[in-house]
Amino acid sequence: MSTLTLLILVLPMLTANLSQQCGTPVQGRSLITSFLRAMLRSMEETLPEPSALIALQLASQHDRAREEQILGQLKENVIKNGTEFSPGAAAWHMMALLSSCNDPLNLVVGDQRVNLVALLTEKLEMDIAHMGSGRPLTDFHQISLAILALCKASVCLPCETIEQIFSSAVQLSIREEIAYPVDTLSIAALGLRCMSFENCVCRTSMIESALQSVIARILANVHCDGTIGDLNTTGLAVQALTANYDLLPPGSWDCRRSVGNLLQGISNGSFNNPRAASLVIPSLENRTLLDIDKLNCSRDTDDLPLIFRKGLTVDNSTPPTPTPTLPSPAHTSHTRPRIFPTAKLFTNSTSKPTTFIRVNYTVMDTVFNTFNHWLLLNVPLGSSVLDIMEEAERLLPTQFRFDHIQTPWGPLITGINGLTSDFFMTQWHFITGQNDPIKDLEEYVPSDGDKILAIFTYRLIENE
Ligand code: B12
Repeated sequence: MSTLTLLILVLPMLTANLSQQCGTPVQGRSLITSFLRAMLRSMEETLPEPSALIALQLASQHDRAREEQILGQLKENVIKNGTEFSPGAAAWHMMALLSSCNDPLNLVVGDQRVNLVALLTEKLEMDIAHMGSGRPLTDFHQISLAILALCKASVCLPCETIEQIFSSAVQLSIREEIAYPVDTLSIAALGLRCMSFENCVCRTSMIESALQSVIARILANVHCDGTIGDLNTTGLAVQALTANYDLLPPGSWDCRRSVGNLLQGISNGSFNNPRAASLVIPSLENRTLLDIDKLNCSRDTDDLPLIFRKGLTVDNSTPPTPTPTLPSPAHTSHTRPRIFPTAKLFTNSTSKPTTFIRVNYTVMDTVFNTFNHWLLLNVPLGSSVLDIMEEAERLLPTQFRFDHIQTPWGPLITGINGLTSDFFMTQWHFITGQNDPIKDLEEYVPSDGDKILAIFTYRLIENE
């Protein structure tokens, strides 16, 4: 073969590869190093997140001792609580094991043994069996996570089952006029990619068109600044689009712009919990969840350890966020691991007098129409929605008492005024007076005269 022919054949392959090279530019490396360290530190006192271990394994720098420790904690959790896991939680744990070069078929801790593949398959089967009623038992986010995890363990579900799942998802979205959120589409795109081009070979026309349609929906959410959906959904979406790069219409997406946006988000102190961070890190490392079974763990270099001095953990690098640490009221019952210190604007007693603002807090039931209560509250400037809810509960517990469960994203409100959501058909949904969804009850800080509404509604998938 002549050199020219060789070049003609090889050049498109080289440029195709180059165009897929995204990840973080060299100048951004120190930011990621600090971010990885901050994430490790934030997990010191809580049960670690499986997705966080995956992110650490996919990263190019490692603290092998900590990763090993986290793996041990996750394995124990599977042994103790695995049967109670949701399909999504079982899937994240399975992917964490795969990313750590462990076999999910045979998870052993001491004299106890679990087959996580069998456990997840059983949970997924229950979910699928329920689809006959029009809806799965959980939701398409969790089902997509389960498909991806099983596929990465090379457990290939029958192609007809995958077709059935995606046609049910389409029918549900048409029937209930819902649009799936970008996070769910991204996991679906990774799952379908794996099922058709990676560990399994379901390349039927229906599965190919399902993948194309999921990609088109993600692309429809790309904004000019590179955000895909919103900042919280961009990390996963970058993974989904990078993994399917060959299927994107030319020029339809600028990966570098999206990655730049994620780096900016880190500098601004976004992605403030290990789960949020873990969805972003692989994109910055030019990796995706599809790489979890391609790692060679024993070859990882130990180049990320936190530095220990006299029992204290200190970081030898500049923290990635300029956020100042100000005194904050402790939410002892609602705290979650945080990567960055939270900036709260509360003034303490020795400084200036506290400025108060007036906020209207409304709770209403739009499902059974049983109540619509509101309260005007004077709260210190800088109070979060959660602070306001606590104050309302203190003043008028008969109407504003609320319950929550702790989740990787923080406290999820399960009930207000005795009305509990089942999470599948109904939910407590939070919006501002301008009808904007509130993304984070601990972070969102209303201004004077603002209105906060907690609405009991049928589940709004597009607002998740
Ligand atoms: C499904 C889903 C929901 C479902 C959860 C119920 C269920 N049965 O699964 C419902 C519809 C109830 C829901 C509600 C809300 N959600 Co939602 N949800 C998701 C989604 C798409 C998948 C979660 C999941 O199943 N993960 C897999 C399982 C295995 O992991 P998990 O950690 O066990 O999942 C639990 C938590 O994610 C938790 N959860 C879900 N949403 C939220 C939101 C908040 C603020 C908290 C603390 C917890 C939480 O519920 C899950 C099941 O227990 C995620 C996207 C993502 N990337 O995770 C968004 C996501 C977590 N939700 C989000 C938001 C904003 C909300 C709402 C605040 C919207 C609103 N304005 O009202 C409300 C919560 C209000 C409240 N009651 O406190 C944001 C959180 C952003 C942040 N805080 O930084 C996310 C990341 C979407 C996004 N990209 O913006 N959600």
